[in-house]
Order: sequence, then structure tokens, then C-alpha cells
Amino acid sequence: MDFKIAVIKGDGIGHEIIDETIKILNKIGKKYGHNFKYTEALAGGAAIDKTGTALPEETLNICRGTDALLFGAVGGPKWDNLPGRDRPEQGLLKLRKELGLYANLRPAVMFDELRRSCPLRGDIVEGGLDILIIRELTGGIYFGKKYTESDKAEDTMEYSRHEIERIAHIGFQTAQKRKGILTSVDKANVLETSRLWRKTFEEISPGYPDVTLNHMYVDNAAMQLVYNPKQFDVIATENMFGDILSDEAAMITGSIGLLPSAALGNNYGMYEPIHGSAPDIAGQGKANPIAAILSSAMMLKYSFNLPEEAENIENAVKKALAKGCRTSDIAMKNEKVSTTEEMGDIIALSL
Ligand code: GGG
Repeated sequence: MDFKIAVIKGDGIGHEIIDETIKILNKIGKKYGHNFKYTEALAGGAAIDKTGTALPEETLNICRGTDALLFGAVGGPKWDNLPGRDRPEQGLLKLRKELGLYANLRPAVMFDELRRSCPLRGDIVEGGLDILIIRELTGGIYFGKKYTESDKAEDTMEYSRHEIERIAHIGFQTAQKRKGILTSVDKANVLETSRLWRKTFEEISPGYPDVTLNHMYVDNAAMQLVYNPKQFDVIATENMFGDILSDEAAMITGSIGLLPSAALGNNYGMYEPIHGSAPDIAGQGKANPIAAILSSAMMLKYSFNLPEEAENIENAVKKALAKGCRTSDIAMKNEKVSTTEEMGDIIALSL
């Protein structure tokens, strides 16, 4: 089959990790007889440099003409203080909004292959870890009204019932397919938006009698993720809380370089690692391509309905880890460190 994929490498390590991901997709295409046709587009800092804006109209047109979007990462100090210009991150936010990608699935899975050697928590998380964080992606404080003057700045958190309802349904339906436990994370003891969030989840809950709904304040959830991560199965939360909690969950599984994501709307999907552009290691072959490669597996599953091909990629990642391949973020002290390209090669050989 033929599939059209928009590719935005973005900034920093975005290039290296997406190059490895395309290597894997091409091999999968060959193996299963699919033709993946890529069209590159610009967003973020690279787009600011070339066009003056973080999300050129042409990029949106390219995405709209494709079946799915593979995204690397955006941002970097070079674009931090450009007066009167977009920041690179605004390009990513606008892209999600324009394409209607409101549901962000962020699985945090600890690989058995890393459990014993994980630099952080592998030793204490017995029996593995498999959490799915669902982050609302097109509302909240990232999209509310903003205001800045020299000595004052404001960001506004806004949510409509409709925005909460649609993400709540995704949360309940996802929990139904897993263990039937949904934890809704908010800050309802302080925020009005969180009170509406909690009320809406409560109202929807009777429609899903097979799902147990729990509520947790975000500060407690941050603590519980470190203290006892295995109590969670599906977490549904608003935009900023989900951004923060998924980075935290990533470190419990070993590295932020391992976590993929799918940003889904009603008829389009964008797939990106949850990590940013890591300008400090860009261009040095140090980035871990696994998060991006696993994001492409999510693309095969959710946008192209190719579950077998997706599983092939997931298994190849596990095999590469079982063979001892480690980029620097997941290597123990005396372990050999592989480059981004070497990790991509070993995964490709394991397909
Ligand atoms: N691949 C994710 C990425 O580039 N992250 C940088 C960023 O803009 N993060 C903000 C967000 O995800 O909302």
C-alpha cells in the first residue's frame, strides 16, 4: 500500500532521530510491501530562519495533503529572545491546534531489557511498568490569552466543557481496553478549570460502568509517580500537567529518550518523541532515536492500521536493547555507548 507521510525534522537532535526513524520505516516498507512517500516541511527554529515564522502556511498545506505527520523536535537557545518573532515552540503548538490534534497519547513503558541496568529506577520497579498518559493537547494555559509588559506578564488557563468531554471519552475508552482504571489528574482545590474538568469527568463516568474513575491532585500525582508508579494505568490530564507528568514518568522508565507519542484528532495523527531538541547534544550522535522510532510504530498502528508492522518495530527495539545496545542516556557506567546511527542500525537489523 502507499502512504503519504509529512516529515518535520525541526531543530537540534530532531534531524538525527528522524533520519534513523526513516531508515526503520523504509526497511519495514520493503519487508511488508508498503511504499512510504515522505514530504519534508519546516516548523520551529528552522522555519523561523528560513521564512520568519515558526509555522509557515506551506507546512500546514503539506500536512493536509498527507496521511500522517512524523515530527522530530523544536526549540533552542538561538531563538529564545527574538523580539517580535514567534518562538519555535509556538510553531508546534499552532500545528497541533490547526490540525485539531487534541488527544496526546504518551505511553511510559519500562522495557524488561532495561529493568536491571536502568540508570535511575530499574532496580526498584519490580515487574515492569506500563502507564498511558493522555494529555489534552489543544487547550489550557498553553493556548489561553497572554499578556506581557516590562514588569508584568499573564497566562490564562481556559477550558470549555466540550474540550474536556472529548478528552474524557478518550480516557474512558482507552481505560476500557486496558485495566479499566482511569486516574483523572487536576488541581480542583485551587483552579476553576480543574473544577469543571473534575465535574465533567464525573458526569461522563456513568456511561462507562466498567471503568473505575479516580481523581488525584497534580501535586500528589507527581509524588505518587515517584513513590508508587505501578498504581497507575491510564492517566488523563490537561495540557500543562500532562507535559510535566509525562517527562517525570519518562525518567522512571529510564530516559526521556525512550518515550514516543501520538497526537490524534478526528482524522489525522502526528507522531513525535516527547523529548525536545536537546541543543546541547545536537549533531554529536548522542541522541537516543528510540522515542522517535517508537513514535513511528504508533503511526503505523493508529494512522495506517498496520498493527503487525508496528509490533515488528517494537520488538526490534527490544531486541536491540537485549543485545546490549545503549545510547549514553541509558548506558550504565562501564557499558559501551552506541551512537544514534548505531542504535538505528541495530534496530533495523533486528526487524
Ligand atoms: N518533540 C517534542 C518537542 O519538540 N517538544 C518541544 C516543545 O515545544 N514542547 C512543548 C510541548 O510539547 O507542548
